[in-house]
Amino acid sequence: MTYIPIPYSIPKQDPATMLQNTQQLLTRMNTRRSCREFSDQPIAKELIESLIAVGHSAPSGANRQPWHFVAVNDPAIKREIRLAAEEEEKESYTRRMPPAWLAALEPLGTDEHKPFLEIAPWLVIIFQVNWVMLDGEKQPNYYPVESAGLAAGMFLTACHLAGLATLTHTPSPMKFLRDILKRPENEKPFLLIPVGHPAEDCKVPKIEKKPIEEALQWNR
Ligand code: IYR
Repeated sequence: MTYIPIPYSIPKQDPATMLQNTQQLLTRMNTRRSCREFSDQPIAKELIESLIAVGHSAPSGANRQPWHFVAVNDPAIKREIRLAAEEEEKESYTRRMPPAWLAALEPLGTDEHKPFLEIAPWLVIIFQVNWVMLDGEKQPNYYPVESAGLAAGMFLTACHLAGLATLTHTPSPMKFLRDILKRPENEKPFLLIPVGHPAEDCKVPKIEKKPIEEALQWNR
């Protein structure tokens, strides 16, 4: 494919507006939390499609868009996913995770029980697409992990700004998702994201972000 340049610009804002907008966004984003207790209140399919379209707007290696979203609201499929996830998670919590990992998770209060996988109205599963058939040939995608991560981050942000709670859940190993959702072998499950309103009595762990100074270096 040839390079076809087209004009690009973004509406300019004055510096004070840029800072104000960013600070307002920061205030909103700082209220985002990983949610493990959902309400079963339905969410319109149209909204989920729009939120996923925000994720799909992410940049990607060579513009291959190496992600595939699967949105599940069918109770029977949600149940299958919950049972399979809990089976893997039980193995992880009781055998696979070393003591240091279990200790790191302690402040989060997580365990192998995942009722939210049935209660949340939607499960959005992001697959990373590792290769594609192009002109009859198997071709690798580029930076599929980074690309899927970007799409996931943008999707999570869109959900939060729409007033919806999410969880970045990684029941490990996640191969069962490919089997249950009948995805092809070039796709690897990347993230399982329940989406919905928080339960009325929802609680989250009291944890905090490090001060930005600990996560940011200026120059050398
Ligand atoms: N996947 C497990 C364990 C877990 C791992 C990490 I890293 C977390 O930040 C939270 C949980 C689970 O979902 O319970």
